[in-house]
Amino acid sequence: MSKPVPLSRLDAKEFISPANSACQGCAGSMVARIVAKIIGKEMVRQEVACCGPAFGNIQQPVFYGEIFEGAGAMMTGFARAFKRADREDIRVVGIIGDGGTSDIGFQGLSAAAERNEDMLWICYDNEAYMNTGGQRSSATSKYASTTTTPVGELSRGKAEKKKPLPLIVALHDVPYTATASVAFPEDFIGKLAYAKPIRGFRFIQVSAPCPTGWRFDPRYSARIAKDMVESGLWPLYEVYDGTLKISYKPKELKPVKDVLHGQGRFRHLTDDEVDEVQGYVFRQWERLVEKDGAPLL
Ligand SMILES: Cc1ncc(C[n+]2csc(CCOP(=O)(O)OP(=O)(O)O)c2C)c(N)n1
Ligand code: SF4
Repeated sequence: MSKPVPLSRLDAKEFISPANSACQGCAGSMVARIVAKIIGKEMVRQEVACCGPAFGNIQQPVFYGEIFEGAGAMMTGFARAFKRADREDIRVVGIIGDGGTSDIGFQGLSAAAERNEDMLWICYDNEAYMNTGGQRSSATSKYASTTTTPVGELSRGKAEKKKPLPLIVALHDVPYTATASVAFPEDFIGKLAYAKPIRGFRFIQVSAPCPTGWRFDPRYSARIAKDMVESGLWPLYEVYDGTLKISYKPKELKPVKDVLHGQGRFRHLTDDEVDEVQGYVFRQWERLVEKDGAPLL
């Protein structure tokens, strides 16, 4: 089980320079910075076509996969090649959007997980295909207005619920799966530090609000990420040795209404729709609490 790491314990070394070409307030770029810092010098980073390549000038080897669906296969190749070259000190790490993870890259992810390949797959989850203009993905939450689920006479936004990807990955019986948030860096860093030495397939899905696609003022990225955790919209948990453990239990779940209405993509929601989301969040949270400390299967 991971333990939060106090920020005061970190040194000043960074592997991504502060200037980058991501939008202001991009939480995805915070994810890349934290991952690079914690995994450190012996990290080889895999990217695919997504906002990731905009996340900074990197001082670690980076491979930009031309094939969007190919991250799982490419990382498999790298991990096996490093093993054969006796360089198992190198960590193969993917920093990949939710489209490249949950949809287009899913087959390769599932196959690599099933084979328990030696890689750390970080999904920064901005809940849409942001690099190409904000189309819905299977990670987009219900009712979100996106460019392919616009709100209008015939649509209330995305009609389907968010795919529960971390649980799906955990059910592959891999050594480690977790959720994290940029608003809880100590927890996120603790999970990275725990996952780093493990051999085999590790997966962390990080909530990464996107001011551009979610339509909010960039200064509120961390606040929105925090409120998503506090409301139960983004629960923090991990699955290790087949056991599920909630990482943070808010004393009381914050109502989802304010969290949703703080984002342009949900501003159209009626009271009934907010109530529906609230009910769903409560039910999901209760299920998670029931499973807390117990085997997933
Ligand atoms: C097979 C394939 N389909 C579609 C594209 C076009 N494409 C490039 S980037 C992108 C969006 C990526 O979305 P995501 O993985 O969620 O990352 P984000 O852009 O949000 O960072 C898409 C659809 C592509 N390059 N390859
Ligand atoms: S579109 Fe969103 S995810 Fe992409 S760089 Fe801008 S803020 Fe970050």
